[in-house]
Amino acid sequence: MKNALLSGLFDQMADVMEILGEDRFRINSYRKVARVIGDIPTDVEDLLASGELAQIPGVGKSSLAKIEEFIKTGATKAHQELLSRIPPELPTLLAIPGVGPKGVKAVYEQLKVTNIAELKDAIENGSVAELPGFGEKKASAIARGIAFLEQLSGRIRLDQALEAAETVRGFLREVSGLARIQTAGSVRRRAETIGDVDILVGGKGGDSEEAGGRIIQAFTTADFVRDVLAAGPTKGSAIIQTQSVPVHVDVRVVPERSFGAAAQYFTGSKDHNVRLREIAVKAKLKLNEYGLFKGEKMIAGPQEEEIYHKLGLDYVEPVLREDRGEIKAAKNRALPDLIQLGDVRGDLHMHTNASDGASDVAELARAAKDMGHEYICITDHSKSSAIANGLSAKKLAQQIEQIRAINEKLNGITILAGSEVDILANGALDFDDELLAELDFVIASIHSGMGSPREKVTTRTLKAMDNPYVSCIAHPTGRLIGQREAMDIDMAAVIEHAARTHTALEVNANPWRLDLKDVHCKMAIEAGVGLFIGTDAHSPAGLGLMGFGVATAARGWAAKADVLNTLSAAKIISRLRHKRGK
Ligand code: DGT
Ligand code: CA
Ligand code: CA
Ligand code: ZN
Repeated sequence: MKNALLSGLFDQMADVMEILGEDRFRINSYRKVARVIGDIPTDVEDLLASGELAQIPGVGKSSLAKIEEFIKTGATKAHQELLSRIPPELPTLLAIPGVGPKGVKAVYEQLKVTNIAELKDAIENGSVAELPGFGEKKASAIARGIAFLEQLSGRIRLDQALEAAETVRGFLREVSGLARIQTAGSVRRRAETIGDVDILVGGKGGDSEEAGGRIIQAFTTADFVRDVLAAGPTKGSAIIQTQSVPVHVDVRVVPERSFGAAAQYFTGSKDHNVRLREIAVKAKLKLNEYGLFKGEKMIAGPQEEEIYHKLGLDYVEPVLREDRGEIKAAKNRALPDLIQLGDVRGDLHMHTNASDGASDVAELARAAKDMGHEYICITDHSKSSAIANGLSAKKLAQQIEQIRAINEKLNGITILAGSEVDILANGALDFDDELLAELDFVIASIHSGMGSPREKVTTRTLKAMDNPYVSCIAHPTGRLIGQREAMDIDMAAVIEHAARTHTALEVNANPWRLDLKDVHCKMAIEAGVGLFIGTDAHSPAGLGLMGFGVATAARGWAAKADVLNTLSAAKIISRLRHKRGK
């Protein structure tokens, strides 16, 4: 479907024309076409073929010709002609928070700035501040916008976004006095990285423009706000400061009667929404952020569930809204009964101060018990993980004894003995089988040579799974979000071999990792591979990360039965015995 491409094309033409100072009327008409096409659920190519595109309000003759040209040739002369009239990197300036086409026009015309590097220079030598309508304040806001852009390369981790969302939600709860505050967008879907945080506010007494303006005003002037990007009667955008990074947050005040429709619309994903709108159109209904309409009559709006139900669908949980088959499943009453945090009965991946953790066995056990866990497994690193202060065979043997003793003494939680054993370069394990046989649960993982070729890292992992004592492969790709690429590992082969050898795969809950990631969880489940969700905690606080792993597994369509640490400790042990051939 070329809709998104075409929408972007018209938007860019409008941007360039605005930078060049062309006719306002034509600019607006291009913007309108971009919006209309971006919102059509049906393939533009089909609409063009059937002649329906010409009927759509806002798409005039000349736009129609450009669309046709683009579909036929993959390019549009008018667009290329416009681009040829400006320096090639100039449009990248539009990505800076707070810089629009007018700003670009000013720095380009008056300062001959053509890219971000030159803009930085112009800010430093003071010439941006001297531009009419700019000033020191605006110049330094742009500098911070550039720093922000560079630092984040656009996206942040889910934990960072959730921290920002919590700050803003708490604030809005206080100042708005309104009942409904809903995080939307990719944060609500629990995506692994987040572009910006979207929050909706609404409820009784919040529908007037006055109330909206007051709430947005309060938000954009709050202590935690670093920069205001926009502030209107119903929407505010700001960069807020969290402990680790600046975060872009959009707040929208939405009408009470439309709250459910707005939650649906702004939760996205865009692709999911396009599919949903397709269904509405087929049923001769209209769906937008204000409600679901039959002619003029609103048939759903206040409650999100109603939107799905009135479209003949089961309610789709936000974590599934990625256009990965969820709409079809919702129609067929075949959505999975997703795993929830409360289903998890224990945590089988954590480190003590015997390797690189911060607490001892008893401290972790007590914290886990307070969280409601029935069991934990201690899995310190093995001897080859020198940087992680891995345990020698002798130390591990001692730790096993120590764990058995503490387990005897402590009531209300079972402590299992385990290890996170390195998979060596040749695929062998860092401890011999005799020692591994003493453990209840063995995690194997790669911590070195992650840049090796695909064949090598894949074979290493497959070979580790052949060991009867290896219960689970931890963080199978080794990625660290925003910091280290995933290994080039053949995940289909890993999953197939895991199924064959009855080896489980870990969903590492640490928000830096989320490894397996959602789509790999789905592949593993479809292949019948069991999943363990482990926090990889290095302190009692780390045990609290379980929810990130649960959300990731749920994004991979995991039901309770797909996740092994929803079972009792006894059931898990008896399953592991099966692989050990006992
Ligand atoms: P992000 O911020 O990049 O992590 O991802 P989202 O999904 O939060 O995207 P965002 O913040 O641009 O927009 C929030 C939601 O609003 C998005 O998931 C779906 C909806 N939305 C935004 N723009 C459009 C649009 O042009 N058409 C449709 N159908 N939905 C849109
Ligand atoms: Ca967003
Ligand atoms: Ca947004
Ligand atoms: Zn670990």
